[in-house]
Amino acid sequence: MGAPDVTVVCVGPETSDVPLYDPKLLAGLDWGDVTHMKGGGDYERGFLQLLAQLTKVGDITREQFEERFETMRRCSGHYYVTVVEDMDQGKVIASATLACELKFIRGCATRGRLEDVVVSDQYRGRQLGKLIVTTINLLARHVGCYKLGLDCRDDMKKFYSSLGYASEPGNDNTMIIRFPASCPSANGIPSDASCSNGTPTTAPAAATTASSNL
Ligand code: 16G
Repeated sequence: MGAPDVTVVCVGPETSDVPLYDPKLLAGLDWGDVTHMKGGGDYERGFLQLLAQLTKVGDITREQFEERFETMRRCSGHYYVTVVEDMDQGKVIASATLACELKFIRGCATRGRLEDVVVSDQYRGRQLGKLIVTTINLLARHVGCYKLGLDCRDDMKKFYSSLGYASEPGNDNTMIIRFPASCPSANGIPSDASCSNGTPTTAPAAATTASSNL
C-alpha cells in the first residue's frame, strides 16, 4: 500500500454540523506540505475502534458518543480531539487530543496535555504519528499553552523526544492513582487498579521535605 491520501480534521459525530473546535485553527497552522483539511470525522468511521488500539474503550453507543462530543464542545477551548482520515477508505486512521487546563499560576496560564495518541496498526510506519503529534504541538502553541506535556510508555520516549518533548531534570515523574471500576468516574470499565479506595497497597517511600514546596 502506498502513502494514503490523508486529511487532518477535528473529530465529530456525523449528525453534528457544529465542529468540536474551529477548523480554521487547523487551516491556520504552519503545515509544511500537508494541505488537505475539512470538517468531519465520526463514530461510523472507526474512531472508537482506533482508540481501542490504545486502551480499553468499552461499548460506547452512538448516543453516548454524541453526548460526550457535545459536552466537550461546550467546554470551548479545552478539548481539541484531532484525527487523521484516510480519504479513500473513509476511515479514521490516527488520533490525538490536545486537552487544555486552566491555571492560576503563571498569570492565569493554560497548560496543554497531549492525550490519546494512536495510529491504526494497519498504517504504522508512515509518519502518521509524527503528523498527528506535530499537529497537536502546533495547535497548543497557537492557542497559547505555556507548556505541553504527556505521559507514555517507556518504549515511546524516543518517539516523543524526536518531536520536542524532554524530561526535565529533577521533575521527571508521572504519578497516578487508579480508581476501581465501582468509582463512577471509571464508567464501569475495569481499571488496572491495585488498590480499592485510592490508597496505595504498598507503603510509599518516606517523603523528604527538604527543598519541597509542601
Ligand atoms: C497513554 C496515553 C494517554 C492515554 C493512556 C491510556 C499518550 C501520549 N499517552 O498514556 O493519553 O490516556 O495511555 O491508558 O497518548 P489508560 O487507559 O491505561 O489510562
